[in-house]
Amino acid sequence: MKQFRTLSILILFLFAVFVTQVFSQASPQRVIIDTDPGTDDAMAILLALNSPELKVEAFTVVPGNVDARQGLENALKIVSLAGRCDIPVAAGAQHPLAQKLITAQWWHGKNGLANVELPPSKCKQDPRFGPDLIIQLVHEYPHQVTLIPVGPLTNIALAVSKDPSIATLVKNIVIMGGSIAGGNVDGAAEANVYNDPEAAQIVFNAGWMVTMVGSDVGERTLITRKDLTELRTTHGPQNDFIASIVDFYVTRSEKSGWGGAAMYDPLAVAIAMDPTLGTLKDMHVDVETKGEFTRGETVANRMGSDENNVLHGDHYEIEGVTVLKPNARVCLASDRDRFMKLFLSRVQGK
Ligand SMILES: [Ca+2]
Repeated sequence: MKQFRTLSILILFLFAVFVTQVFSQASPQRVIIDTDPGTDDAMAILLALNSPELKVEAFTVVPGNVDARQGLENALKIVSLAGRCDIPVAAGAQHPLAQKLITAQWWHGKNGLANVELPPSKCKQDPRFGPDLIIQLVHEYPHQVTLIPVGPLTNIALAVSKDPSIATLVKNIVIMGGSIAGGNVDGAAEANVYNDPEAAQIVFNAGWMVTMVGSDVGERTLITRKDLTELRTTHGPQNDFIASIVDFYVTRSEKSGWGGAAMYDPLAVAIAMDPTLGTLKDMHVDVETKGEFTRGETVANRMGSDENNVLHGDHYEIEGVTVLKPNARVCLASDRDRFMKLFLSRVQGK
């Protein structure tokens, strides 16, 4: 009997050691990056591919900064540069849901990649349609996949409209898009949401909690000439490519009066990896699709409620408030220095 007890304790002890081991070696987070590359997209992609915390299951391409054909070519070249042809790169939508495409070569260079000519891609396009690939992977790995859309939300809207169940089957969705403090296209709208407001409205109201890393925070997370100098102390194909695009992007931003270039897309990838790099607050966000001056604005309710106005004769009276369910974790601020240290450390010498 005593022997049996000793044996049981030993087995329990070994089991406890095994469980501790399994949980201490946390497996990397599965992510799908939906992208419109794009200079800051290129940085985001290479940050993800050089971060052991992430396992990129697929890249899906959406038109935005450049058209769908150019975006696919750019994505394939960037993934090839990183030597990762094992990861599927799929084309998606060819245009926004309900408006004409607006491209941004003015910010990103004629080819979308700061006019840097990368070597031809060794990777081949995955034949699947991007939104279908997203649906497939989310079902293959239920509650494990984090979506990171860093372009207009067209592909994500198509995926979640076709299969609404993915809203409960993803682990997380972290978008670069929107703003709660003015736009970067005009006074109200951020470019990714402005480029497909109908898609963004679908995505914000699909039933998941969208982590929103907006342009207002990206613009307080600048990569500067000092960071570029640091990046130029090391070399490698990815390192040198990033240095070239940062040079172009910082120069372009300086001409518009900025002290550096906004790290929009890489910050979204970093916050997906480590949410403590951002300050997040739950809010209800809707997308304005009609306003004369505000089409594409992300309208964030910071109070968590709307007033109830009830008609009394010739006027309305406020009769309490309706509490709104949050649908977004809105990023209010970033830890810029810790983020930049992380970004540089991951790509330097690569
Ligand atoms: Ca982008």
